[in-house]
Amino acid sequence: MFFKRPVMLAVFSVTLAMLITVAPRHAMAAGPVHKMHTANMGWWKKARFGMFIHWGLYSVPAGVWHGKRVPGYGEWIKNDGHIPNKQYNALAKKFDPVDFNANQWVKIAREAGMKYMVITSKHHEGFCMFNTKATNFNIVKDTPWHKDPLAMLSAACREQGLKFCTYYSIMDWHSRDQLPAHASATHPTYNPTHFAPGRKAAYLRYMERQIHELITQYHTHLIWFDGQWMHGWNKSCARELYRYIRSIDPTVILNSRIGFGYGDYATPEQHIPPMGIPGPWETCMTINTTWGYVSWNHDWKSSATLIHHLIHCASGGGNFLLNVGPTAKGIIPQPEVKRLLAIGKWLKVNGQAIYGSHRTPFAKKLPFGYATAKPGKLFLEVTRWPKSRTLVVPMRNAITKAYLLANDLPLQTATGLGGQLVYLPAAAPDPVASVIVLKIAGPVQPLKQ
Ligand code: FHN
Repeated sequence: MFFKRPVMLAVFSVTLAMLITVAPRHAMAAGPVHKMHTANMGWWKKARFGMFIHWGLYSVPAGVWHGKRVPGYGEWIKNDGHIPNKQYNALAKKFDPVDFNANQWVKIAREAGMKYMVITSKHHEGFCMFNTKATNFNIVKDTPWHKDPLAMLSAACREQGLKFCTYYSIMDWHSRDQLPAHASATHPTYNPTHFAPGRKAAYLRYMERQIHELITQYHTHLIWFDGQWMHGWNKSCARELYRYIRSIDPTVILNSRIGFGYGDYATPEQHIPPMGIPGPWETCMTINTTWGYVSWNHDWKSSATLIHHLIHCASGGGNFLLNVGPTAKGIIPQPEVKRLLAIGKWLKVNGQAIYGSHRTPFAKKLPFGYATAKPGKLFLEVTRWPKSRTLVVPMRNAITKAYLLANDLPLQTATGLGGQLVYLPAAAPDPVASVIVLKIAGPVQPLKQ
């Protein structure tokens, strides 16, 4: 199956172990197979919030080719703008990110309250953002800058306490081992590629060399695969790659897009499953409507929307991987920084309700917002402060203590018809989302909603 425009569907199998996600123009992203699970998921499950970074040659044209806007995702410009290899490769000579500052990027992520960072080591374009020995088509050898941003980010993450992780595209529009969907000297279409005759094994070796580098030299804690919808990527490729990675480091976390049921967690894209999904999962999302930088895309989501998305993910037991698309000079655009800092400000007050929390115990969405849980505590993230100044919490448990997380203000409670009642002050401490903490004995016993 092959989609022209971004579409997302989630389908559950009978066993609930398999999540199938249909993402932009590719076949499927299969869910995790837990029996093969050896990854160190502890930190990841607690983290809840990470930074996705799409940075590559595509940040040079920034959505414009020969003076015309190319609609769609910035990182797809080679395919969507039908740019021949030679012209695209020449972008490397113009890629000079003199303003890049690894410590600054990590500081922004840290101040946003993010606990990990996933950066494109190689997107579909095939350009490598690290000092790989497997190809010269990389940022150190092929640009006037000659520096290794992944090495600097890995070190900065270690220093500032974030987990450094890398994205890796299986589909490669530059590799000679893969052929474009429609070859043309002047108007090629790359997606989806297929293996050049007899070149599958060579490409697998190429990937293994690079992944070995990412694990042993860059200490990636997680590999975020993508592009597995290229023709010819099959179960035996996925199994071979999976086993190879586990043989080097069994603790590295892998997303499900290695394909065919391998991997540790599911990856809904640009949407949040309303009540979460079984097993570990992470929604990735753009702040505007492109992953890679596009100079003319100003379709920004508000800080309030992004905070609600983060809470929504946590309430469904999932992580939120929020994307930034830095410029070719190495700057994270100001509108993105502004929104990230607003989320960080909210998390400083309310982080207790998000980090290390568990999914909502309730089967349906609550009318006033969301819920997350920890042993002995239920957190209510109120996004719609009720005019009645009363929350009805559909559970049997008696509340031993209730208070506002922002200011410790104690709240009165009572047992009512639909469950436990919590009486609120007239004004919400935070118009975006205010957290109420309920202390309870034992696990939540939900009532029928
Ligand atoms: O095609 C890519 C896209 O450019 C971007 O990298 C996203 C991020 O999840 N993944 C792919 C589409 O599923």
